[in-house]
Amino acid sequence: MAQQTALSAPELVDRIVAGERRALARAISLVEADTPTGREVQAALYPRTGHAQTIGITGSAGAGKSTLVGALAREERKRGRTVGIVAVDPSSPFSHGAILGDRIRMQDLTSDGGVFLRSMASRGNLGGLSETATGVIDVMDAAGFDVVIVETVGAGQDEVEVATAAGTTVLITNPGGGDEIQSMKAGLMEVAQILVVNKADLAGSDTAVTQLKALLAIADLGAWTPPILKATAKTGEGIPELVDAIDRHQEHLHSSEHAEDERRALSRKQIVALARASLHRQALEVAHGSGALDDLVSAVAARRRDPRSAAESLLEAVKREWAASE
Ligand SMILES: Nc1nc2c(ncn2[C@@H]2O[C@H](COP(=O)(O)OP(=O)(O)OP(=O)(O)O)[C@@H](O)[C@H]2O)c(=O)[nH]1
Ligand SMILES: [Mg+2]
Repeated sequence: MAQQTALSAPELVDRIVAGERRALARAISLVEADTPTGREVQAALYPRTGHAQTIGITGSAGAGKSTLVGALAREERKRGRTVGIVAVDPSSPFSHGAILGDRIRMQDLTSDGGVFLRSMASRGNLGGLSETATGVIDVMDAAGFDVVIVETVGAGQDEVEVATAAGTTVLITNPGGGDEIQSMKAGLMEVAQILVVNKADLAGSDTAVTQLKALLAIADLGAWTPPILKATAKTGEGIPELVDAIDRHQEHLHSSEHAEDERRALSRKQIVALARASLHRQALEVAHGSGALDDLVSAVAARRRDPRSAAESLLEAVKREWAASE
């Protein structure tokens, strides 16, 4: 494609702020590809963020997250709010089908001008997932959506970090997922501000609620106690109550006596997560680019070296790279 129509960062920013969807889509692609223009747009738009309710929806594969996001978006629309959706796909062999399935599930939404849906692959992009997804959420926030929802599978560190970059994180579980709930990392419980047992039309939802309550009782909670809700995303049952709970948590974030602390805690989490993601990516780039990692792997596998000092060597190589690029 010819580049003659490429817009500069300030032009993109103006158009996004004016509500132009094509400019928004373009900017999101640039942020995803982690281009210099993408970074410039992100930085320029950041002061305009903070108006949207940002909501992270996480939970294991097949928990009904996409169905619930669709139901949530419909309820938000009923309440007169515009909605931006970011679906982070785990790039499984089924991912293509999943994205397609999501599109079909959300078809009525994609024809609604008040909804903007974007799917992202969690692997294979140049930037790390946390880096790009957080940027995409911010761009949608600055574009003026009232609500920005991000769906991720709470599988890896990256995915959890993306979900928790949102103001309100909702953790989705299912009845009969007893083993899963039992083995659920306390950490995952503690990052969620709302717990939902979805597929409440199936048997065992009360047991799941009881198990979650028991886990909450031993969790290290702050000023907010996560409500535990039941929902049937497929029919929309329980969704208005979920939106009410999200609103209550957002109110807590913004107007409680803890608002400043909450904002600082969220900002701290985002900065640390982004720095970690960036370091991780750079370390891997240097390791793969120089072949240094293969040498270290051989040494450690043969027990000629210990992994800890090998990791230090890898970091030394990253530092040398930084020094050389200065
Ligand atoms: N019985 C029942 N099934 C549901 C409900 N919500 C979703 N499902 C079904 O659960 C399956 C998975 O739903 P998805 O919405 O794709 O789940 P997901 O968590 O987004 O899945 P991944 O993105 O692949 O991890 C689909 O067959 C849905 O129809 C519900 O409330 N009740
Ligand atoms: Mg999904």
